[in-house]
Amino acid sequence: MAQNIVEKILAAHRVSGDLTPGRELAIRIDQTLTQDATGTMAYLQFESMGLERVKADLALSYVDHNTIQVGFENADDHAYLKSVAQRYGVVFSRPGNGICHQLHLERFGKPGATLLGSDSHTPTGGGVGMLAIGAGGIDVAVAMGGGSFYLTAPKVVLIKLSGALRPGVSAKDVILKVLSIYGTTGNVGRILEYGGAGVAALGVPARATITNMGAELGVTTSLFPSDATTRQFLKAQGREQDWKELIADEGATYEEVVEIDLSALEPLVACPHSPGNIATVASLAGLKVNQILFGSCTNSSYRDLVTVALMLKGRKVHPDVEVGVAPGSRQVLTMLGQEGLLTELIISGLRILENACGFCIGNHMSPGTNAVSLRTNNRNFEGRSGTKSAQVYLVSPETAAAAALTGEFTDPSGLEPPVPVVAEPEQFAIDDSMFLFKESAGQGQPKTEIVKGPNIGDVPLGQPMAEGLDGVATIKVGDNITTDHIMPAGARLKYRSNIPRYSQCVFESVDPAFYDNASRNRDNALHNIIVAGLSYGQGSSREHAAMCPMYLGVKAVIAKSIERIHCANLINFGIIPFIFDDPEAYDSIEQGDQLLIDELRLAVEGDGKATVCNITQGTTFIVKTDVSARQKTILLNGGLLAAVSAGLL
Ligand code: MIC
Ligand code: SF4
Repeated sequence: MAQNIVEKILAAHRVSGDLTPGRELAIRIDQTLTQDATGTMAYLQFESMGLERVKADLALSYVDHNTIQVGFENADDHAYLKSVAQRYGVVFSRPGNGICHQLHLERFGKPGATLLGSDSHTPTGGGVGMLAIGAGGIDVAVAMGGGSFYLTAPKVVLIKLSGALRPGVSAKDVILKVLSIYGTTGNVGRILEYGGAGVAALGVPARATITNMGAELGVTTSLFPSDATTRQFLKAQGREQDWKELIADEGATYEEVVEIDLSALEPLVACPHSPGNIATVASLAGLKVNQILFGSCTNSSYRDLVTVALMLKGRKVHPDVEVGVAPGSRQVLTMLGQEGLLTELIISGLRILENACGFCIGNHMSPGTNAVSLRTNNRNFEGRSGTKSAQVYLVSPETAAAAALTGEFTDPSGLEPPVPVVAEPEQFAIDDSMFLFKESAGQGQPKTEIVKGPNIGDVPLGQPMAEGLDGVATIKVGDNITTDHIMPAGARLKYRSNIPRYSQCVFESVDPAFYDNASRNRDNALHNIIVAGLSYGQGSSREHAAMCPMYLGVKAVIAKSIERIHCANLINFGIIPFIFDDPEAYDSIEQGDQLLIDELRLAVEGDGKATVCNITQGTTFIVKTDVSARQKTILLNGGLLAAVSAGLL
């Protein structure tokens, strides 16, 4: 039977289950990826599973998020990650090497392989035709140990591209167009496969920009075919041997086909405060800008930054804007330097930032009060930049460069001379010396001492599920609550390895009393319950958004809908993801209401349906949790780690 690309990769990696959309499917993972902000917990969990060494073909540990190093915490995390990598046979990417997704695409991505990463933008690897999925740290730890990854068999959508982009219009505009069609909610369980004659006109970094920001749609992943362009990219990276052709069979079928004519696209922008809030750049022309930042795993490739450098060459940035650039990797930075373009950027007036996540995660260059910030990254959730009142707009490098020159929103497709078209290089500057390979580090050296600084604590272990739920709606939130709302990053990132300390930050920007209220309830043996609207847990894969609430005694989330990675994380930490049977029941609950489910365990063991009594309001309503037999075991035993430790999985 004719297969699409997703079906081909899933079939080749299937361990159990079937490919019928909606069913649970277990697949084999070839490669894993962690970054430091999620990595410490992933490796602590790997250690507590008692596994002797990594079994995945390739496991990478990148350090890119917490490189700001104010205080000892970040450096201690790096030392722990390095030692644990040596101990278990993981390749370690040293701080300063670059952003995990850009580096992985450059040096390790492989058409047809599976990659599981503890970061939601892992689908960047789809740019070379790999099935790359973001997940919580514990799921990645299991995959590192050779365990399967469980996912819902996807519905595959074909995004059929035709034509070619006009100068000044680029890959970011393509994914912003897709976001304008699908939005950021309601896409759980889908995979986007790109195809059509227009694919040939897009280089690999452009494809990776598009698959990277598929994360903002909430899809499981996105991917491109592997073709002659992919081969040329891998050849230029000295890895032609990793190439294989991967295209959909003639007659392959899809859940849905969406056609996009690249020639008809115009520059787009995601307006505050959602990547799904799309407008044309032309509609905002003339709006004054205060800050412009180039970089992040979405738009920091050689092609992107050379385009920017050529647009700015010989000119100065507008005196009213502050402009910064964070290249994606040491390779990109080296090549900009070798070609004299770094000098051009400096002469133009750019601040040169470290080749790391930095500003993208609010770890650097927070804008001023009410400032308008134009960025080439992928998320503009309120407050993520570090400044709650800032207005962050997401744009292409071309749009950002045009604004850097004029100080205001400017459509780059109308510029004279036109924006230059930058070809992919024949040969990238290859230097892997900032990777500590397992050969050099010693594959699974049991004697390697694991270094743990004082900020690195234990992984909390959940308790088996109680017979009944007897608790309080400790917080009631609206639609589109992101994991940045639940567990802030930025200046708080340094507490990622210290759960008691980080737990004090849960929901701090939404309800500063949450920590005190939840702790008091927990200490009085009352269960904490989170009540939420649509698309709860959008955004990051950080399992801390489940682990810290678990630590505070949260036992259930009752929402109108929950996003994929966060839902899996809740289950992994023994928090029941309940969905309202009738979404209108949401309106009948007030924060602080006492909620009761008598036979909770029985409900979870059975069909997942339960009646909630709202004692305070004197009402009842139905909730349901749609979980597999494996997930039931996890929930009933207080989480994945507890279930694994008890020998149940
Ligand atoms: C993000 O972009 O939000 C992050 C920071 O990379 C997260 C991971 C994390 O919170 O550590 C992600 O995308 O998963
Ligand atoms: Fe880093 Fe930003 Fe990419 Fe997350 S989205 S991995 S913070 S660059």
